[in-house]
Amino acid sequence: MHIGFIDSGVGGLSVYQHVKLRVPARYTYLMDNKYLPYGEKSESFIQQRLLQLSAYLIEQGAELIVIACNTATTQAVDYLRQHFSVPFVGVVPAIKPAAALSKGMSFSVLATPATCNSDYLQGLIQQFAPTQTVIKVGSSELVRLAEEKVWYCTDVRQQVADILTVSPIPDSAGHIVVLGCTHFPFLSAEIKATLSEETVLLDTGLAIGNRVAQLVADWPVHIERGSDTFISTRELIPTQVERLAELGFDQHLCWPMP
Ligand code: DGN
Repeated sequence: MHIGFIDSGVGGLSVYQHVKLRVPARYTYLMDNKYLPYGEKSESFIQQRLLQLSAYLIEQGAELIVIACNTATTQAVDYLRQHFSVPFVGVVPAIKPAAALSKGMSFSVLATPATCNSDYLQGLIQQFAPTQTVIKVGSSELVRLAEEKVWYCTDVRQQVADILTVSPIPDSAGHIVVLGCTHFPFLSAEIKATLSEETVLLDTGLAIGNRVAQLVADWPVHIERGSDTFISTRELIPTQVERLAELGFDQHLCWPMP
């Protein structure tokens, strides 16, 4: 079995790690770093780009694709499902569990500006938390800091604190913060250090791992573990290539798309 992942950066690795623990398969992670960050692109751009990336992964043999990016999922997953027959698993902010856990109180969503402004997110809030106050905080800068931390192990505590100190996220004990961007689980410790220690951070990695495992459980195919490939759409620098082995990849290719 061959499972493809797409994100504009390293954020999707927070989901890949969960899926890989649950499902033995061959993985290809396609990182569209040429267009990082997606959080500031238009819906039509993201749809066309994801169409191109998905077609490429399918050509490479991917039988299931995880859109490991909330921004791309909220803008393009329905569109992709209309164009291809392979199953797509999208990642969207955990509004339903947040609504249930917060028991009618307010909660926050930390995501990219595009996800915060999307109709998709608004629809989820209307469906699952229609009477609750939902505080939306959009930040592309946090995406950049997560990239810094994952690639270069940079200490980003101070920068994360500077961003969140001016945000409207309440720092009351037990407040729920939905991590609505796959980059942000990599900043969990820094985010927690800035807000109250009792803040509850909710991300979707575990749920996506379970979802993929459930989907493939019924597949009448022999499941075999294979080597994992990391493809970038722009050249990586040598330090990044070295880091790939630690992140779980056996090989790296650069696929310079237009
Ligand atoms: N990781 C992406 C997400 O979950 O929205 C954001 C990446 C980006 O390009 N902004």
